[in-house]
Amino acid sequence: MTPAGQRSTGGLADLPIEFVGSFPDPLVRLEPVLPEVAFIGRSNVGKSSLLNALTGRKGLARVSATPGKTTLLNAFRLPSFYLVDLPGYGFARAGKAARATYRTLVTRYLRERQALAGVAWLLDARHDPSDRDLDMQELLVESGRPVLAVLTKADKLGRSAQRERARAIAQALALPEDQVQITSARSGEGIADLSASILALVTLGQKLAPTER
Ligand SMILES: Nc1nc2c(ncn2[C@@H]2O[C@H](COP(=O)(O)OP(=O)(O)O)[C@@H](O)[C@H]2O)c(=O)[nH]1
Ligand SMILES: [Mg+2]
Repeated sequence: MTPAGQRSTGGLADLPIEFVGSFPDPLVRLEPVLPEVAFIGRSNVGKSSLLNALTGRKGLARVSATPGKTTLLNAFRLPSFYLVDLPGYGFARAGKAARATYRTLVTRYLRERQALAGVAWLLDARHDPSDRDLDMQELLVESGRPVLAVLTKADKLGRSAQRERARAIAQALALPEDQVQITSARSGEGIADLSASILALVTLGQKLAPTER
């Protein structure tokens, strides 16, 4: 099997993509205005690796670069939407002030961002949601946005353990099981399905708010 980052998924990997920029302002105006799908998760959950696997670009998002130290959102343009990489949370050494800044950034983005079509929320398939994950759940629920829970690093689990973990995490987060997707950036498992789900979110975003643009 070729590495996940080089394989065509028949989805996002076949589309052109370009880095738009890094922004401290959650309400930064992106031109043109297009639906956005945001990626969020605890630092080290595998977000950069997953973005690289999804887009088939190995160096798109840097893997393990200065984890948790940035409070910038990174935007990537695809033809009909943006992928927005939100900074990771739960970085162990982040102080109280940094956590407050982070919370403000994410809260404003989730609440106020008109073009936001949905959020891919990454959780490690092996673990129960942490207190920080549950804080994020609160923000996500309050935002009322469509959420896909994406379980990462599934290659570390066998088949039946994967299903068991997906059920347990869905239950812990009170999410229907079809909103929980099992993925591995390493093996490529679940990447094509996730790609399809993201494109579906974008289509939904276009239908729901055509006049806002
Ligand atoms: N086994 C395995 N390890 C992964 C996977 N995705 C990421 N990792 C590892 O997890 C660590 C954090 O990954 P990274 O993508 O930088 O996470 P981020 O901080 O959320 O952006 C790195 O050591 C990766 O190699 C995966 O699908 N399987
Ligand atoms: Mg990262």
